[in-house]
Amino acid sequence: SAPPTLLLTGAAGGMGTLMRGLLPSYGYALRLLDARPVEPLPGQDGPEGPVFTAELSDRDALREALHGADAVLHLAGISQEASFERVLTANIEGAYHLYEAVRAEGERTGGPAPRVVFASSNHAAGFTPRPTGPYPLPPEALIPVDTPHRPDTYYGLSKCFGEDLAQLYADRYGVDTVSVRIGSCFPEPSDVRMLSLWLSPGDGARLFHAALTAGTSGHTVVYGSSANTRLWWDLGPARALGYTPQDDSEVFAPALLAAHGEPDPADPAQSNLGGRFCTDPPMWPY
Ligand code: 15L
Repeated sequence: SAPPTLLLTGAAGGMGTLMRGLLPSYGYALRLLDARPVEPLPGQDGPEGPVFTAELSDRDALREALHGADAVLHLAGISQEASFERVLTANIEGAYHLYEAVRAEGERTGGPAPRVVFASSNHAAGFTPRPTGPYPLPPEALIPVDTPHRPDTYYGLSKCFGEDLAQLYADRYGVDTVSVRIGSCFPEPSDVRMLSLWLSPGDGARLFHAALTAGTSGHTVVYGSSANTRLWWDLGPARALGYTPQDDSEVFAPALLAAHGEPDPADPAQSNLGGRFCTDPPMWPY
């Protein structure tokens, strides 16, 4: 049978670029959407599939990109704190346009709407106090997936909105969707906090593939990280989707701890899940 068609939004961004390199080996036929040009990956002559250069507010382009698609990995949006207006357009309105187009595609086919995996973030709950070691923490000390939303920025607030939007479209229109609260997805962790939150790119692809293919219905929220020794949160819901992480940031711990020292629990930039997002980005006063 034909490979499942997966629309990747934000294909030119950091996560999109990593996933373009990794997801084709899972058998997906990718379609790439971004407002910016999608450049070929190093060593490649061209993109991994058809490219749609469009804003999410371009309804015709989004409809075309979703035509016949089986699933969407929604990575598009601003990936850090910005002015409320920018977050509103790119993340809040952008997610609305995406889910509306997904609903409409389901209506067009008369079958199930494409499944949506939404790239949420730890910053949806960034003001949650982080548990302290020794590591590994016992299961009861881990932050559960049903912890209340505690956004640390307008950016984090947009991820709370995206999760609620996913819930609305699941309840109201039967869109099957998974929100992955991603930790820190980079080739390597670069500070001590990331030792707890690191999602290796390989595990990121494993987790997205599990979320895209799990037999779940409705809206499911999971945390997204590797099987780090210093985990702060519960990976159980992600594992229940069929995700088996392969990586652990602990190999990077000696060098990072030698360079940066142990975190100071009295410093609000270090004592919460969201780290510096809780203190550093300006709140862009009205
Ligand atoms: C995020 O949500 C950001 O998109 C990413 O750039 C990192 O800052 C990450 O969180 C993090 O918390 O490390």
